[in-house]
Amino acid sequence: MIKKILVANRGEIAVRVMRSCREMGIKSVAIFSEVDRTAKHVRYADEAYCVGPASSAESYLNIKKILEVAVLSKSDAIHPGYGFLSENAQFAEEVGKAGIIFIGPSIHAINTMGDKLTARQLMIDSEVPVVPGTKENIDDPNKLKATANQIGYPVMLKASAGGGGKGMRLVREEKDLVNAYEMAKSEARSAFGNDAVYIEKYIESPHHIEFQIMADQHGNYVHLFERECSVQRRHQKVVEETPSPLMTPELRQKMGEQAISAAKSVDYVGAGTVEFLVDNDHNFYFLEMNTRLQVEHPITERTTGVDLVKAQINVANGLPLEFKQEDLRQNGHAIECRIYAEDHKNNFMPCPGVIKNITEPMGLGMRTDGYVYEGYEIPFHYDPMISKLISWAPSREEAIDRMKRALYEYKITGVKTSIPFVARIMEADDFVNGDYNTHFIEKNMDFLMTEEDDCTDYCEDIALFVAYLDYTQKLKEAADKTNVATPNQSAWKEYARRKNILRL
Ligand code: MV4
Repeated sequence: MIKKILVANRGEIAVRVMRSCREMGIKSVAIFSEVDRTAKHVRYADEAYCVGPASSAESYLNIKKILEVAVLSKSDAIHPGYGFLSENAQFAEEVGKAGIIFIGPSIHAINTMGDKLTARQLMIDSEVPVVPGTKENIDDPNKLKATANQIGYPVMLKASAGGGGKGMRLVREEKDLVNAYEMAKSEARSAFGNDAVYIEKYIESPHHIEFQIMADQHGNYVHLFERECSVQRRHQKVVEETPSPLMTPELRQKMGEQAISAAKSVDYVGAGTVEFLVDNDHNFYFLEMNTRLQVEHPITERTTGVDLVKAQINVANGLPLEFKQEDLRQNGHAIECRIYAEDHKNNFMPCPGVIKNITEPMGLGMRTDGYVYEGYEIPFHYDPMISKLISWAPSREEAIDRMKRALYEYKITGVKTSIPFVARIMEADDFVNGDYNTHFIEKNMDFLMTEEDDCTDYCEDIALFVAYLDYTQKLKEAADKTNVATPNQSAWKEYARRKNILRL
């Protein structure tokens, strides 16, 4: 049985994984780079080791050094989190060779799903629906036009080694085809060292809906329902929710079955996510499979009651899943907002820096997964995501209200954050109505950029100020022993309202 886990990651996900370790009585080992000595995951872990300089390539991606630490610390297993080495088959292989358990699927599953064309071919053979298009790498430019005509415009060129939006080209007319093909190919060659490109029919205005799956080493497979992830900006998810407003019980049943077929086709073990594009007519198509725990996993945890990290560790220990498909229910509604240290008014520029003050939302139905604290300096070397807020309520409407309340409570000074931007998303009609697809952010950009000044940042300070004035006034009254009418708290609020610094 696993007694000690090295968490090969940083930030909120490293802390998230260690939390489950602590609950399970498993020791956690942190690794850190030279700029992360004071990071939360280092402070939270039972042991911590420096693995190199700030640059990811020399620290969080340094396979040799991480394995040295794993051996030195006598760790039984390594949890890779998301990003970094989480979908690196070579890492999984070397971890195994060192006699350490890799908490994730097999090397075969990582490799197969990591190559989009191989994954697509396997899905076609497994009768999982894929977007209409080619099964083969297009290496003959002469066949290109005929293939595109056969599929019908618009088409999409995709790099097999790509994924997550990298190496894609939309082509609406034949005159742009050859140029786009050459560009996609050369881009893929320089970015991935693999220039295989295939063509798909372009799906207009799709939803991005993914299914969480979980499998053990004994051939048991379940899905833990869907997550709606269409609120994205440049392939970066911003808001996720479950259930999806688009979903029906029939569609959920069909997509869940196909997600499990996809997982079975690679003998998947552990936690994985099958991504689909869904059009407005409820046609759905396999897009890719992520062979890791995902950023947005907490909304699934909140609605199903399953601790996915705990389940991953149990599966790695060889235990059977504690739940069958028929035991799983979606209870209520959960929404996640990702909070980034960035300035959305300056082209979403990352804003690393020192956190001066932070007040995190709390209360009924809220979860905050984060890692920053007052005085902590967010390094510029890594992803600028600082936390995730997860609201839960019995209904979607209440979950939105609760998220708005949490965003009102959330106060961070020292760095600019995306709190006002996501607060605006919660107010956008298309979001409130559940009437949105992958074009939501671009479609609503003007609305999202013009936040209303609702005094969120300073109304508590005004209340404090007013209370203080009231107090000094009382002191003065006592000293004067006079009964002259003096401004009281509500009069000061009235004054502030007239001056337009308080609108409550
Ligand atoms: C598509 C598509 C439309 N048609 N494929 C973007 C991420 C990558 N995994 C695949 N992506 C897309 N593939 C076809 N045939 C539209 C997208 C897409 C998208 C997908 C999911 C979430 C957001 C997106 C934003 C733009 C484009």
